[in-house]
Parts: sequence; C-alpha cells; structure tokens
Amino acid sequence: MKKLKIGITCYPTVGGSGVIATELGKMLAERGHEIHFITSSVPFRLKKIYPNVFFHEVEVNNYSVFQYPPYDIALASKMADVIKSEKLDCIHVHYAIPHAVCAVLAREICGENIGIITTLHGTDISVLGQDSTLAHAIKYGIEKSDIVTAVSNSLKEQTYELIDTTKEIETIYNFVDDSVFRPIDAGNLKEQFGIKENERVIIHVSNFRKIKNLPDIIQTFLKIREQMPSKLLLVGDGPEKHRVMDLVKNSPYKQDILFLGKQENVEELFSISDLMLLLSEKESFGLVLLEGMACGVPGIGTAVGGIPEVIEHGVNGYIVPLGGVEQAADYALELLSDEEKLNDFRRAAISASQTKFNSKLIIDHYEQLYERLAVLR
Ligand code: GMT
Repeated sequence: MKKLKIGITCYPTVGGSGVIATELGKMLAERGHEIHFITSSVPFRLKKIYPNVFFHEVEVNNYSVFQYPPYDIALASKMADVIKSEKLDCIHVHYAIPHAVCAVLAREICGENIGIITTLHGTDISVLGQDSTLAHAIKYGIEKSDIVTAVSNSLKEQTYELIDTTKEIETIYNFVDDSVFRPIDAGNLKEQFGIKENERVIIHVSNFRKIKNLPDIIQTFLKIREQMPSKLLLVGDGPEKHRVMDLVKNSPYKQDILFLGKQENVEELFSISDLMLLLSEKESFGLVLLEGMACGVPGIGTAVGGIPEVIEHGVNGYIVPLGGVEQAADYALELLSDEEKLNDFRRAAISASQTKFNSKLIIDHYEQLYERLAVLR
C-alpha cells in the first residue's frame, strides 16, 4: 500500500474527539504514513516521538483592531501552507465547525484539489439544536467535504434530522488503543485510595459539563451505597464540579465519594473499578465507556445518542432511560452482588472492545477512505 501524507486537524485539548484524532494519527504513523497535525497546540495524547509525525502550530495574532482573534482564518491559512509545502494527499478534520469549513477555505486558498474527510463527533451537531445561526455553515462544511463520517448511527441520523442534506454519511465507530486500555495490575492502588477489600468501586470519568448529568451519578451512587459498601471515583474536572461538591457535602457517605480531578493514566483507575456510570443527557458515542470496557469495566449508560450502540444491554452493561436513577441503582446492585455475572459482563465488555470496536479494522477503514481521496490528487 502506498504511504500517504495525511493532514489532521482537531481540538487538541482534552476531549474524545481530540483523543480519537490523535490515536488515529499515531496508529497511521505506525503503519508508515506521514502525519501532519495542524492544530493550535500539540495534541495532549501525543506523548511519544515519531519520526513521521509533524506538528504545525496555528498561531493567532491578537491585533488590537480585531474584536475577536481570527483563529479560523489563521487555521485555514496554515492548512493551505501545509497542503502545498508538504504535498499532502488528503486532510482529515474532526468537527464540521469550524474545521471542515476551514479545510474548504484552505483548498480554495491554495488552489489544489485536495480531498477532505470530515468526522462528526457530536457537539457541533447538537449545538445546532440550540443555535440555528450556524446551520448554513455546518451544512456547507459537510457538503463540501469529499467524505463525511459520524462516530455513531445515532449521530448520523441526528445530522440528517437537523441538516437538510443528502450527503452520504458513513458511520465509523470510535476505538481505543488496546495496548493501553486493557486489564492491568494496578498494584496497591486500591489501598492507596483507602478502598477496603469488601468495597465495590464505581467510576465516572468526564469533563464535568452540565450534559454529563453529574447529579444523577451522585444520586445513583448514594442509592447503591445505602445497600452495599462501595466507593465512587469521580475523575475529571469542569464547570459542574463545585455544584457536585455542594451536593455531597452533607451526605453521610461523603467520604465514599473521591474527587480525583484530571488524571493521565485512567486505565489504572479502570483496572480497580467494577462498574462505570455514564448518565449523560447527550452523547454521540461516549468514548470513555469504551475505554472502560477495554479494561474490563461494564457500564451503565442512558438511552441517549450513541450510548446504546456502545453498551449491549444485559450483556456487557445496562441501558436506562435518562433520569432513571432508580433503574441504574437496581441494575448496579444486581450486577455488583453477583460475582459470576459481573465476570461474564467484564469478559463481554473486553470482547466487544476487541470485535465491534476493533482498532485495527477501524484504522483499515479510515485508510481505505484516505486512499480513495489520494487518487483525486
Ligand atoms: O463530550 C464532550 O464533552 C467532548 C466531545 C469532544 O469533542 O471530544 O465529545 C464528543 O466526541 C466524542 C468522541 O467521538 C464522543 O465520545 C462524545 O460522546 C461526544 N460528546 C457529545 O456528543 C456530547
């Protein structure tokens, strides 16, 4: 197979879309392709040095005449430079807004026939539900892309509902790096957190945005804790954190809720966990569920967006309606008190991460799309 030169643009900070874009870049580099990240900072999971991975920083000059720094124009201009100077075969952008629109503009600026692949991750489409002023720009970014993918069937359908387009959208599920996300021996980590042998460990990992519905995570845990010795690990940080701290401050089980903040090696925390909760109001996929599943942690998630495509109800986790705190707690208690069933769910979770979400097959799929685009050059 011909080695390709692929440009990748994403939000490089913490977030599932940035994780997927970065992991994709790393795995493609390991297959010998040349990867050019065009982003505002080095993607946060790009820890290792690869001789065939390059980073092109988008710098925005904040001249006093500009009311807002022109990031999108700076990005398009940088993309145009890199397309020309590095002779890219194609460019893969994550998010229609602003990245797909910037890529289309870059193509115009440099006057080259470069193929654009856009992956939709959810937030730009769900924002549209509230902010119709961006509708035309999102539609334009989607329709001018050569290939559009979405991370779940649910997101694909939602896109068609909100955007009047006949553009073909292909679902390509998210994946995880299974050399990192796998059951590992976390040594005496449980002990270090003061978790006793007889206690079950429940974990929630997110950016603590309102849509992550933290109050339901707390309510569910408190119902579990009333019946069973257990600890809740809350991993992450964000706008809702203080509200959540307020919610638990008068609870008799306050000491069983551990706020761990942002953590780098979440796989170690998954490896001491028995169950994950993701009770979001919106979620196009829920990458964190898959990370946990690959480490052998079954999840309970809401019947929202792509979550039911990730969790197979009654096999590797449970699906509850949004706001279904009672059901979530009942399922959790049932599973956590039956060792045999829990082990079956753990095995099924690992198996799904290796089959339905097999990283090798998913990278193969993206590679085929890049090849289709490269022939346009
Ligand atoms: O969910 C977030 O707050 C971050 C956002 C992002 O841009 O990373 O996540 C979106 O993309 C992820 C990767 O595809 C998905 O796993 C998340 O479900 C999706 N978030 C939403 O749809 C709200």
